[in-house]
Amino acid sequence: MKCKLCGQRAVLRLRAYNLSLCQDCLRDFVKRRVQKAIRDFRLLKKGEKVLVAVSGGKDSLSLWEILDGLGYDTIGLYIHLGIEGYSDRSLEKAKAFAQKKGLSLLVEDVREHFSGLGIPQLSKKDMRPPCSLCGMVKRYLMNKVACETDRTLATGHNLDDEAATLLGNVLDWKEGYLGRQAPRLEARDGFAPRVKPLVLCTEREMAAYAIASDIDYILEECPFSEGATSLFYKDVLNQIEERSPGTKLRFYQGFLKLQDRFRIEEPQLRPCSSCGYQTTGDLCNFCRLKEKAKKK
Ligand code: Q46
Ligand code: ZN
Repeated sequence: MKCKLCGQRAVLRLRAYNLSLCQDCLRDFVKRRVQKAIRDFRLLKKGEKVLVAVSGGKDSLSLWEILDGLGYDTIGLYIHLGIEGYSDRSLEKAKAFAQKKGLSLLVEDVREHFSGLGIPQLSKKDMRPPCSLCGMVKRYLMNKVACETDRTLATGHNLDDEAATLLGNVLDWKEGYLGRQAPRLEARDGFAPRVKPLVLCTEREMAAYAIASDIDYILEECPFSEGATSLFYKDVLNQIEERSPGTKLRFYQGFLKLQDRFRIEEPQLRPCSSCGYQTTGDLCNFCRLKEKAKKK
């Protein structure tokens, strides 16, 4: 199989685009898809200061490399979740990447905020599934650091992630979530702007990009991801994609065109009485969890 663009040995066939690409052309292809997303969805202005949330995985590290290469002023943020073994190993990948590229990496350790408890212990204490706590804690800390550093937060959500989330939101007709599922969320009081520059790139393209770019990322999945509904939805979408290449992209892009129909009134927010970040009640979920963690 030869690269359709330059004739070298192809490493990846992209049926959705009827294209086979070699390593170099694949890297260019992914970079152009990121630039297209930035342009089409007005994600970032030239030279914008960005905080890239990195997990040590292929998507976030590749995103960081691409944004840095495109000339954005970037720093990375790694959130240590206190998951035995896995968190340390993924932090090492993020650190090694930053060092190799000469980029700065900030590290937030969940245990420092919750009396020494990591996500697994907090989940037991709060009797909630680890992923629902983890999502809330990560969103809070990412936003906090983005506000403190006055940067736009960029996350490595790819097309597969967004299409799976969309499928879940549609199956349950979660109007509020559908209204907010955008590639860019603007800043508002207490919230930093958030962007997802990889929304036009599939998981498979990102894995191939990371390998072609010699990015050493963590292959291991978080132990709590096993059996996640999002993985099931991804699998279903991949089966549809197999029969009808390009469906994932059409599903997501078609949704973005109709998205205005789902805009709903944002809930009334007020500052958390403890940390000052916006919340619906008196105390935000993060501070409430902090109080719980303090109790023996
Ligand atoms: S939510 Fe759940 Fe992930 Fe957090 S606990 Fe692991 S699987 S890392 S994206
Ligand atoms: Zn708070």
